Amino acid sequence: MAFRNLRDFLETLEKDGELQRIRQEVSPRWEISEIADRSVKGAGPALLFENVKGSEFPLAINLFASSERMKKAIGLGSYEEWDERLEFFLDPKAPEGFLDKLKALPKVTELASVFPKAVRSGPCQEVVETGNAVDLAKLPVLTCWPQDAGPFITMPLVITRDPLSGKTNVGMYRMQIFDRNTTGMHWQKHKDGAGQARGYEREGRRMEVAVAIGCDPATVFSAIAPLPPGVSEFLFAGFLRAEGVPLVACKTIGLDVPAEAEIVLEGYVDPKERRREGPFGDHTGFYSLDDDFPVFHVTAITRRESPVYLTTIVGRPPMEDGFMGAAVERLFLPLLKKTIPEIVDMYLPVEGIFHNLMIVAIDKRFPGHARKTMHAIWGTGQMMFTKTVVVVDKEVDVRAGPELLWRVLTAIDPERDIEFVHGPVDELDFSSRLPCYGSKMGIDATRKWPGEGFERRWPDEIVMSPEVRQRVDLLWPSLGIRLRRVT
Ligand SMILES: Cc1cc2nc3c(=O)[nH]c(=O)nc-3n(C[C@H](O)[C@H](O)[C@H](O)COP(=O)(O)O)c2cc1C
Ligand SMILES: [Mn+2]
Repeated sequence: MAFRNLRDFLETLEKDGELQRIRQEVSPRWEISEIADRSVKGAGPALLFENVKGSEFPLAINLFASSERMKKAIGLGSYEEWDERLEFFLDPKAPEGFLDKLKALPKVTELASVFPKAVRSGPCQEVVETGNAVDLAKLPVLTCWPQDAGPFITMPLVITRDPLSGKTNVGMYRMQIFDRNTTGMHWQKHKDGAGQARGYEREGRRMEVAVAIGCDPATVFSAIAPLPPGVSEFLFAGFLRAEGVPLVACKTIGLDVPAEAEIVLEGYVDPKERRREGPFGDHTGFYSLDDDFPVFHVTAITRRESPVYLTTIVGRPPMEDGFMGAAVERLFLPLLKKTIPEIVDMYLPVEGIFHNLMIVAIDKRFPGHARKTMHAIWGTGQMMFTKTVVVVDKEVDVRAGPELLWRVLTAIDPERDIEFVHGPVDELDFSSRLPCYGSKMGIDATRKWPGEGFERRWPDEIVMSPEVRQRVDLLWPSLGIRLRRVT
């Protein structure tokens, strides 16, 4: 069963012993950040701050900050369940007999029910504030780190509509609070929200924007999913939930928002307006420096009677967003395999902050295959940002850490095996020669073939014979050797 809304999820987490209520008064300026940081790094629970200084609303954080909670959030017991569900749609087989047809039926019915559902009213509009009643200072928005330019809304679902196609996009883009009714809008130039904004700029029109804060967890998650432009995040959320997201029309603008949201901001972005945004302690573990970004004018706030403010902090990894990224990586793997079929497995270590390092294992079939894989990755959606792609043979465990390092380093002749390319890089990369433009590196750590000019012999890896291992297994207890580490 899908979670209906944020409070439904909080209730489940509490029942499962995965939520800690904090009753002491703490400040949204740095203090909550420090508590949440220690908690996520110590594999702690989700946190619900009931007494945030200066606000009457409680604040929830770290809800997605463990792989178990993350799976729960998207309604999965295991990722194998997901693979099976996807397989039905990615590789549909015509049902052969009556029984097969009967078995396929629920899946087809389920698919019909995952589209967003228009509803006439929703709890996100229990209270409607417009004009002078709009005051963002009432929300318990965090100032996360010492050099941050101010408070930032960090987990918003930014909802916009493309001026030409009319398609709705949902993206998570942070928003710096400037004053009671304006914020920054940090959609980076490669993101769908920014793409739609360019459409409005060309037409010289105001862009309506709605921001939902605190929705059911699958819908929150869908805002970070790297879907191709034009593919609906709400539909993706519905598919995850196996139940369409109920949407209600905004009160003052022509957009629809999740009816069960805690808080909704309605307003607009003016095509030419820009304002300094940042610095902001970012998920790179460094501050993103100040820069000019669009401005969001909030013309109405609609909310529940007593809303829960959902947020997160980013910073030096591991952080909550790392767990969300890992889920993205795993959910999209079966889809990725359809377009880059040689990929057997892939891993983005959290220290690589998504765009700095991807390790892929491939089923190598022809000379130059590893390089083909790199270019396919650099040519696919947000993976274009991947600064370092390491390609290994399919037998290699991409998550093996030190063992992987050993295998990669023994397998490469650097001058021969490193591919440098130029192209778009992540806007948060502060080391590239230019903002958003720089170089990327692929390391071909597969075993080289004669067809790739490698004529030398490749030695076997050292492995003791099973017979000897068995004999020693029997002998071992009598030897009395005490090991401090079991391997
Ligand atoms: C906590 C968190 C904060 C994020 N903040 C931003 C941001 O400020 N700007 C941005 O462009 N992307 C940000 N992202 C990444 C986008 O949400 C992600 O790239 C998403 O796929 C964008 O949606 P889109 O493809 O519809 O543009 C953030 C992700 C997370 C998990
Ligand atoms: Mn999108």
